[in-house]
Amino acid sequence: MSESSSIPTYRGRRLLVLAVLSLAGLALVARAVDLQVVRKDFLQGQGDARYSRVVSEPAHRGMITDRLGEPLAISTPVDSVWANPQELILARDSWPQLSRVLGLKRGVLARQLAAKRDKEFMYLKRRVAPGLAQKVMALEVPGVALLPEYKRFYPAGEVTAHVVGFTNVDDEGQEGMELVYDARLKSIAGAKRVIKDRIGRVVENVERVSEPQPGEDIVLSIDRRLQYLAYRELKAAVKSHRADAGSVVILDVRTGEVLAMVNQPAYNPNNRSKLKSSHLRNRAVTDVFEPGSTIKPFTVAAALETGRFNSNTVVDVRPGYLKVGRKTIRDFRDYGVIDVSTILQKSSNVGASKLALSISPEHLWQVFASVGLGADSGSGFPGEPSGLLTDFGAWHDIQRATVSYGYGLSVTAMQLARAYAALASDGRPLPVSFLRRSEAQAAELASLYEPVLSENSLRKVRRMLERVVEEGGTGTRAAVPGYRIAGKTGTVKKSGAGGYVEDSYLALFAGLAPASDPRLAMVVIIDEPRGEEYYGGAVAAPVFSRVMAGALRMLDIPPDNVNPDASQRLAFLGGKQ
Ligand code: 59J
Repeated sequence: MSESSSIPTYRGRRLLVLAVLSLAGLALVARAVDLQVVRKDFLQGQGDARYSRVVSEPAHRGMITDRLGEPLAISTPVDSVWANPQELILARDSWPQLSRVLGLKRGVLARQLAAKRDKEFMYLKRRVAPGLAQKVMALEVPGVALLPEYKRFYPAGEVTAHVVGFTNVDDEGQEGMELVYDARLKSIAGAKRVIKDRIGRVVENVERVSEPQPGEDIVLSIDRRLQYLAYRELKAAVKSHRADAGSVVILDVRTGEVLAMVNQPAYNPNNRSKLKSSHLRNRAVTDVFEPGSTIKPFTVAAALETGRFNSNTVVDVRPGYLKVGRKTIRDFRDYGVIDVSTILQKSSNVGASKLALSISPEHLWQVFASVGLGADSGSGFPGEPSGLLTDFGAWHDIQRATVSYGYGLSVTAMQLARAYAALASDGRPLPVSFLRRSEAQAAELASLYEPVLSENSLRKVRRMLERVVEEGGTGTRAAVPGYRIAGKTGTVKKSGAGGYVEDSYLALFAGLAPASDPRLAMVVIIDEPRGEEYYGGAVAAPVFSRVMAGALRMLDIPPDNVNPDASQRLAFLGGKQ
């Protein structure tokens, strides 16, 4: 009984199981229909909302520092706002808000989007302020995202503009050291696989595809303190003399390193929106000029080397002019019968010419060439001209004479500074360097040069150049209290298309300090001073004095003129009145 009655119970159970299974099957079918048919669009959207992508991971460009490690160019991380045009084009409702926040004109945005509608990437705004980046992301506009990048910043601004140069928006060097050492400074972006959400935000890092490689740091020879000082004094002088332009170069005579190089006019590399191309010019390296009287020490050195002249050899420069062929060489006034030392001290064109005419053209040329005149300074700057020193074979008497006092040849400020440095460093013109250089490296370089000038002649020339800065010399205003200065003034008529131009001058001063054992060579050029004063001794020498005084102090170079009655100090006080 119990058995027979149990049969239907089993059947019922079987039915129940069947029913449950069928229901489950039905539910699955329904679910499938729901997912694949009813909610298809929604789900597909969700699937697309998280996607994996390989994105580039920027690395920073190398830093440029001065010789003491002070930053002159650094890359700081910033965000750029970009969009996938294909997505943003569909989110038309968000355009007004987006363009308002980004500060873009609506029409411009629409036009840019239309132009890029086939692309998957476009910048909306590069290198934005952090606040703005957050505001944009808060809008949650589909297809708009941030891209980490780096922005170049120049802490010393216009003070180092011509040395350091700048990069373009793609971080490529355009000018100066940024251009010269671009390959070393350049970084290599890495790549990583990430998961991004619907609006392009990275929600997960998956894997590194390649490592980002930052660029190499570059240490310059520049001393930022000297650079600032030279900049300030040059700018003030160009302004007060209402000059067109100017340059200052300071070299370490032992190593050939450029410790400072400044030009006026300059520009702010951090804001180049109103940049004029004339301000871009690195005049100290790219502009050539006739060096005029600043070349006379090399003429005197050539004369001494013949053994036929000494500092006190007398030369008759009367009556203040000298006829050479059909031309007349003139002095500022008639200096009478003077010695070689006084030729430099008073800057006699006639005296220099007489020395030159009594030595062989080949020898004069050789001495000029041996100190690097008419040759590339080795600065490595793009666009450095080699200057001009024509071959002595083509020199007639008039060329022999005019070359001796600085006309008919042309140099850059950098080349002139290098030639003066050679007057101090055994007559060897080390190629100049904008990179820090050790004394050992410099010594190795020096061994490649055969000095043409003897130490004996060089010492005599330096001693004569001290007299230029002493009472009775043309350069008294270059004096630096506490130090002996060796230097030379120059006032050069500028030449134009039709010959030499009246009332258009370069005021120059080139010199060495401390004269007893020179460490620094410096050249100051003021281009077309328009005030009452225009002589090198009046316009350029005071700049030399102020910059050299500061440089010697900053570099802890001990004074070599401690006697308060020393002639240069008296000259300095006299020159100020
Ligand atoms: C000078 C020249 C031009 C080129 C002359 C400057 C010549 C010359 C043809 C007249 C001003 C001026 C090849 S002068 O530098 O002698 O620095 O303190 O430009 O002589 O022959 O009204 N410098 N300068 N000469 N040309 N050609 C002196 C001198 C120099 C001084 C002053 C006054 C010239 C002492 C220059 C200075 O040493």
